[in-house]
Amino acid sequence: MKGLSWRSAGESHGLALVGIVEGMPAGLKLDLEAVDGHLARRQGGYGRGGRMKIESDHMELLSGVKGGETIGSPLAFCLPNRDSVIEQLPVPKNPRPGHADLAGCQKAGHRDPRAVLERASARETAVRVAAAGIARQVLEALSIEVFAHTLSLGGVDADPGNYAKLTPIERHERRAASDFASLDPATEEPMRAAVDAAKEAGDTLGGVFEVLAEGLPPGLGGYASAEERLTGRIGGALFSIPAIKGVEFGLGFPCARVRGSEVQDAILLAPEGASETRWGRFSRATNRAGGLEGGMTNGETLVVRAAMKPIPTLRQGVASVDFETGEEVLCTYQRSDVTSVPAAGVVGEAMVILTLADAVLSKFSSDSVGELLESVATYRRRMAAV
Ligand code: EPS
Repeated sequence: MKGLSWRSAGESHGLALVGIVEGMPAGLKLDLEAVDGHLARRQGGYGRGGRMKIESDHMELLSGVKGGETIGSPLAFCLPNRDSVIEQLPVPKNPRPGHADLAGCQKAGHRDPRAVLERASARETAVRVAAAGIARQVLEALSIEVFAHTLSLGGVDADPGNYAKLTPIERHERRAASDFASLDPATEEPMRAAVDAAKEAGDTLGGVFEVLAEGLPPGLGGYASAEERLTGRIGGALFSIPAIKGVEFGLGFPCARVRGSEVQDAILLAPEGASETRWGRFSRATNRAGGLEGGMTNGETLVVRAAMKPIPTLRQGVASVDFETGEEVLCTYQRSDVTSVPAAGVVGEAMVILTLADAVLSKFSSDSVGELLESVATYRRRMAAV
């Protein structure tokens, strides 16, 4: 089977979260510490709730590796839950609006929202980050870098003027130094104040993150059939993250308000360059399309943003109805995050990685890493003649 696929299982307070990644080429030396590093990023960010103080997510790899290298078979792993108290937790009597609780109970015919919320919980996204921590290493072998950062949180916006000129290394340092995964240091205190004020009020905050992917060859994805279109696949992947309510590429929604002449990216002949590092003879004057045209990568940086709604669990209470008595009540509150936008950026990065790795491994021969590198090098050489 070509391409890369992944699966997850597990409940938020069950024994463990479990993942399987299929399609990784053989012969890739895996850096497992790096995977745990991304899991730690997902747990971080100012405004996270009590659960993240209990957990310290660590991937236990169960299969697919020998001598530290992938062997071409499925990689299975688990992330044990420290807070594995599913059998001791109380059954909430009412469904929480904004979550899967009500429709999930109606769909399956039960009156125990825990039967739904345990799986619908955003805790499942830890598996995606672990799976992407593995898949990312294939992209890195091809010098493709995927990087997410927070653009906006609780109405506080980062100013691109404050980070547009950063080098890739500076960008990593800035993000790591921020409690919000923001590249603009000027947002740090206003974002903190916004989170503190929301916490005080028993309320929550949403925001927007951006994912960039650099070094992509042109022609990933396809235009010939609906399901090949990478725009839809990346959009769908981001919309599969709980609480994501909007996705935009490049110029995004504002492109609907301007003329066609303002959304194109003129094709230019690139200055003569080393054909080992360039993809083809062309370059673009701008990148308003965000790196995708006709459902395919066009060789420019992929730029995609996702809007996250504020987490719907509110300490101040939200109106619901008791399943047994039919009384109008306030939802049972246990604990939750004030915001998890910085964590959602890590998950968004993971979903883009999983989708791009699938596109790369679908396009190129990839039984082994060596075969993949050769196949990509041939593609690069051929492209120089187009
Ligand atoms: C999460 C774990 C959960 C929540 C959060 C994300 O832990 P608990 O339910 O034990 O407090 O902190 O879940 C949600 C936002 C949600 O909608 O369920 C995690 O690991 O990210």
